Amino acid sequence: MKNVNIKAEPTAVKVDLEKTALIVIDMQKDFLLHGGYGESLGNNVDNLASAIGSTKKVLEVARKIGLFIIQTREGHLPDLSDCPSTKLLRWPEGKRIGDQGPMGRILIRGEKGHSIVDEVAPLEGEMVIDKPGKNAFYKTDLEKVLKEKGIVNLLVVGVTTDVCCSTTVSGANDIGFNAIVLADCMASYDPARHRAALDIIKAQGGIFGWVTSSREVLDAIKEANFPL
Ligand code: TIU
Repeated sequence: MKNVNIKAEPTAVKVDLEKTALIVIDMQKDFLLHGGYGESLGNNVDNLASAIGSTKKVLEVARKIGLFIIQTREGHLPDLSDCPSTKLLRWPEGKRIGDQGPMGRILIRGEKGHSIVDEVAPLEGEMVIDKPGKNAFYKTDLEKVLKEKGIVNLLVVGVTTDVCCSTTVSGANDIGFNAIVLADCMASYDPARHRAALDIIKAQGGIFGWVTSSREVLDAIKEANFPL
């Protein structure tokens, strides 16, 4: 047992770090950098930049204390056989998933844009789960992997707050995981949607989970005297 007590909203939350994973959602070039999928949808990617440094800090501590770490990547097979029409047809040709962009074909597995930004790139041996949907549990082994490891708590970081993070948090809650979101390690293309998505997660007594910050998580780890 490695219990820590994290200050959060709507309440503080006690977690056993041995039953906790850090899940890093879709910190991919296609979302964070110019010329990728996020920008092709008409978004300002600069609004995501703040999440990179905070996530890097948390990732480094998680590695030091041996927390189970999983990164996810949203993306599709080159023939788009795993991409439903709902993810394609609402956007103009030339700016769709699978179209050519400056970082390769947009949101296609194996292309440069699909990879994770250098600052938080997974180390050799760290788990990366490729997902065709927004919710990281949809058509992936994520639930199985976490349950086999005895994980019950998820520290959730990544992008974007209102799309892949919030759908993954609500998916996690439905299948029995406590989702604890680190607000400053997340971002949305629109700061108002970032705040709204966080409000929804913690509303009604924590209907989907908890909202905290990297500072609160790192302080809780320090207070529990983990050698950092
Ligand atoms: N559009 C948007 O905000 N996000 C996505 O399409 N995917 C993720 O959030 N990863």
